[in-house]
Amino acid sequence: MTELTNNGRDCSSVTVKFTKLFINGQFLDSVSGKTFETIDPRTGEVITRISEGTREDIDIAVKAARHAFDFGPWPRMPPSERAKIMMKWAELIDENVEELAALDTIDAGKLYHMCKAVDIPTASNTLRYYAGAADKIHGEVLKMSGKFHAYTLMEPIGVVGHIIPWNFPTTMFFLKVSPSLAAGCTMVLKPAEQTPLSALFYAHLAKLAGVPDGVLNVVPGFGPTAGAAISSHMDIDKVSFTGSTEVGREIMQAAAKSNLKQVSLELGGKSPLIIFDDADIDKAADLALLGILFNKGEVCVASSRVFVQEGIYNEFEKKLVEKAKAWVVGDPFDPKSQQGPQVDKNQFEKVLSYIEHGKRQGATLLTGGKTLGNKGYYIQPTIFSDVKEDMLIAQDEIFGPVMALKKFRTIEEAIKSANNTRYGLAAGIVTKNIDTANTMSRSIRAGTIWINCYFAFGDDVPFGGYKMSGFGKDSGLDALHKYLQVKSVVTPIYDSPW
Ligand code: TXE
Repeated sequence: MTELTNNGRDCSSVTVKFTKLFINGQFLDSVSGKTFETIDPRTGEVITRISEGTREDIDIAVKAARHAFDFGPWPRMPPSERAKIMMKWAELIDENVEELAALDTIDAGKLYHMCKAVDIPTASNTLRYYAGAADKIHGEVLKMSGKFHAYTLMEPIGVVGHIIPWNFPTTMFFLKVSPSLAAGCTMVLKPAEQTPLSALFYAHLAKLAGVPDGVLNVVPGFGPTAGAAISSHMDIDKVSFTGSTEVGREIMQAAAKSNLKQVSLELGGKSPLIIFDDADIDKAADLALLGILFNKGEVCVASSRVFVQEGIYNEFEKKLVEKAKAWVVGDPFDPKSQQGPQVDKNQFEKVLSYIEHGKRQGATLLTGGKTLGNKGYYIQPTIFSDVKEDMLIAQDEIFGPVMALKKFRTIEEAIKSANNTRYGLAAGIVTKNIDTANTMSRSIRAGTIWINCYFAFGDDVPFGGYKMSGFGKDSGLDALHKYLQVKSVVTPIYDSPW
């Protein structure tokens, strides 16, 4: 059975330097003077207290962002200059990789070695990708009918509100901030209340890199107060959100009721991984396990529903369970750990309650299902078989290390099952047959299809949902266009024969 390792570093080995709101280039106390605790999920203990932004603080931050947009240099400077500053910021991030990785580890329970090798370097590369795009934003010349000359300008949308979650504090920050900066926008970002630490450090590095005051404002706080103040603000032009489907709905409503600001939403998922008879069983079992256990299952694209064709089902199930039992859960600073604690008590209890639902509704618990250790929020890798498609564990986003396994016979059955969800974020297909892969990838209603791989993200590959997983892309040039608007300019040409 998986064991809880516990020989990692102590949380005290990283000192938290930034705990206040970052507004107009300065670290400030909140107007109310209130603070909130941020908790270490390894122990459930308080790491530090953070200034709590509320509506008043969001107002001040929006004023700073509005002033920086209307009068400041950022939207007006040559895009290559914006790019230089973004490149400098990326360099500073790389120089501070260990400290930043440690902050995300103590705040979110993420694996330190993954943060250091993947999350932080990937984020600085995201900045570089969009820095490279900043001076390639252009409109079109149009041959308008009649004696007119027309062209389009691509202009920054204005002041953007970003609301991000806690599962990838660094990745989410840069998926939102990088394209909007390249576009010439100014912004107010609210990190999740569970994970404000790295966002404030990034704000500090942005200032050092030369991002002008007011361009990037970071206001930690809670959803119903600071978050709602962003989505309902009359002077924010666009809100970009990643989080739960329920809150996504509230954000759209608030946007509609206030100034009709543009909205993009990256929401939950219940992504299927479909494994066909011709798959390499060992590799497929590794992929399925990674698909659900990576980042302790706190991943919007986690492959939480695994469908396996009947010819290999029994052998696959056996291998999968063996591998799950050998999976190492433990202190996220320990390089041997493959899985750290769930982010907080709420998520921990939510996951455990779904495990109870699964048992009660008659699914077979193949392995896991219990907590680990006597402190912190650790949960065993958990696999259910005999899962019926109407069970809660097959329909709801659990957001934890819990897999629903199911056998299928035909490709038609696999397509039907894969699409039997209100979500449509991603899907994986494992097969050597190109016709099967093509049929599946065209038949599944999801924003990303991975064939013989999973979690294959790239800065240049658009990422976003179908159905109730939201709309609007993060990543790729599609994300840059989310923060731009098209202006048409028309002028008469009196003497032209054309
Ligand atoms: O999400 P919330 P929670 C899913 C996942 C998880 C569930 C609940 O299933 O178990 O959502 O997580 C801010 N107005 N995802 O409660 O509440 C909040 O402060 C404006 C999937 O943490 O949606 C935080 O910054 N903002 C997901 C952000 O929204 C509000 C990642 C996300 O929190 C708000 C996270 C409001 N009324 C959770 N209420 C993914 N797609 O990756 C909250 N917020």
